[in-house]
Amino acid sequence: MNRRKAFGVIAALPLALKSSETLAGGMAVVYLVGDLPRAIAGQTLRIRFLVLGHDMVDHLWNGFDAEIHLVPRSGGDELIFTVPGAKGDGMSVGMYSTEIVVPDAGEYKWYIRPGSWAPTYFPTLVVHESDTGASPGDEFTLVDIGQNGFQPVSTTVTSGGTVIWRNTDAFSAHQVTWTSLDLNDSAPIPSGGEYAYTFDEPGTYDYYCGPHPHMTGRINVID
Ligand SMILES: [Cu+2]
Repeated sequence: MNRRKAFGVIAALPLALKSSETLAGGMAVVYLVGDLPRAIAGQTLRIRFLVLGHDMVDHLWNGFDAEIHLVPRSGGDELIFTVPGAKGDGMSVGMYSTEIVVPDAGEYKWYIRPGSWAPTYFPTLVVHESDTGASPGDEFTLVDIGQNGFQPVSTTVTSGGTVIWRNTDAFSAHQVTWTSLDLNDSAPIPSGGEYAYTFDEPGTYDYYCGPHPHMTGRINVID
């Protein structure tokens, strides 16, 4: 009994040290800004995130380096990317933007650690082998989002087909917002990001960009 107790104390010691270290500075929570783009092995993945202290935007939190950690679920080495902080730039309150390249496809448990504060974890990052992220044989149609709007403006797919919107506009996020109440709107799609939607019901679906409503498009779904 005594021996067991002593062992428990020793085992708990490293954990106790670690938690006091990570909790030392108070609390910061990291939020992703926009949908995470489709991640493709060997290609640039843009990640934007907002660090809030006690759920408030506070410029005093500027200037800390953040770290993105990717832990392969299949084992193997953890990937760590350092994101330089804003270094006192008052215009970029708590906002970080970075581009990383993940060399290998797979599933990653991942988190962002803001400075020396404890990390915020995110849902599994799936890194795809190919451009489309689709399995071989899957049908998909690409719509480009650029400075000239959605191209092509009108797209036809067969039911069950998937449309992928890719934002190639380096200057702005865009959005796929449906005129119909039945479809799920995208979150803002950051530069370099993608958004996919699979259409099961034949029909005509009109959409526009929320922040830039002059940008419009249509998806025709046929049997
Ligand atoms: Cu737009």
